Amino acid sequence: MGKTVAIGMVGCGFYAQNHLNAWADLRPEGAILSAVCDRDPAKAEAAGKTFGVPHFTDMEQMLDAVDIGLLDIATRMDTHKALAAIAAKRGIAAVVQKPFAPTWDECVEIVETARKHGAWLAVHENFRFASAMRAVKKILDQGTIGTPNWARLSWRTGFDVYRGQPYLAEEEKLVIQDVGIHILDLARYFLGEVSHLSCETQKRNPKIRAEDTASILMRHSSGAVSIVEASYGAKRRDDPFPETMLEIEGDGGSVILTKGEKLIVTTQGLSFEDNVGGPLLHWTSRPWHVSQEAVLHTNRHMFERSRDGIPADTSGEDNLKTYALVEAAYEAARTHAAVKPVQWVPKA
Ligand code: NAD
Ligand code: 89V
Repeated sequence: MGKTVAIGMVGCGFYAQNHLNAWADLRPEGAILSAVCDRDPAKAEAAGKTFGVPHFTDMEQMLDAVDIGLLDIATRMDTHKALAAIAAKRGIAAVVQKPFAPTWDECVEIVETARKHGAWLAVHENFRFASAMRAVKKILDQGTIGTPNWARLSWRTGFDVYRGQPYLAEEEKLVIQDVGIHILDLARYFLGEVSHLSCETQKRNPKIRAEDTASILMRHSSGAVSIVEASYGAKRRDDPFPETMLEIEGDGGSVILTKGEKLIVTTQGLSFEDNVGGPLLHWTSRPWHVSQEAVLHTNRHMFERSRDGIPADTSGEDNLKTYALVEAAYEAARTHAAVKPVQWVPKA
């Protein structure tokens, strides 16, 4: 085993169970889960006992007691700025779950605090790390379909997301900030940066507070056009939750991803297909397995990049570009006009 990194987990709630299981699987590679923290004593104790590590209810006490090399912050967004600042001031590498923060300004403040202290910072944006998305990216990078110039990325479900994440029903901003953020990141990942976008939102479920459906049209700097759709209100048979359906066309062919992570590639008049999803793991289960296996790949990326002092693909600075699309989409939906995403300029 090469250089090891002691992992500290903050937030032991619903989704953090996937982080914890993934860290346990990465132990042979050198990522050593060493302590857990949750302000809820029962959750902290349960995680500590399950994974055999010390548990805390206060992150600073954990950091005082255990020499942590990478802090994995899987709390909700309202706590991200404060927790990331504590890590930065201690020079501890940190990865923060999405959404980065509730507002653009807070996201920028998190990034600038980490830069000020020379601390490694990333966002756990895992959709692009899912096996199927890595397969699509490989096809594009190999030039199989030529230059991508049009895409439709669609995440539509009627799955009861509120059962595991009841807070979603009360959010002031929902589908773009919670899942559109993932799909917008995929659009950047596949087609590059965005010059402007337009967006229309809908609130189709009377029982929730915010928008549950968004339709976004984007022009990328490359000239490509993409359509990004997200809905928690899609009542259909064969619900693909939590998969992203996509169609990407280029001047030499196309890549289509359908339910069950089935890839259909057409190139130079020939077509082939394959199943590109990851395997079920001992701790994953359908339908969340698509998201869960992405956590394993994301955690491995964060462990390796922080260990080697290399920025993550989804560094804090990179994720600002995705978050800027979230903000632009909400402004476009409010004004019913095209919006150019804001750009962060590092302070001198
Ligand atoms: P949750 O409320 O179930 O868990 C959050 C936990 O953090 C709670 O147990 C809470 O007690 C704890 N906590 C809050 N403040 C704390 C603090 N200061 N110190 C220690 N612990 C603290 O929320 P969740 O559904 O697990 O979501 C957590 C984050 O994960 C959210 O940002 C959500 O958007 C994100 N998420 C990401 C994915 C994905 O990566 N695909 C999927 C689902 C949720
Ligand atoms: O993946 C996520 O961020 C979850 C979702 C319900 C979209 O799967 O919130």
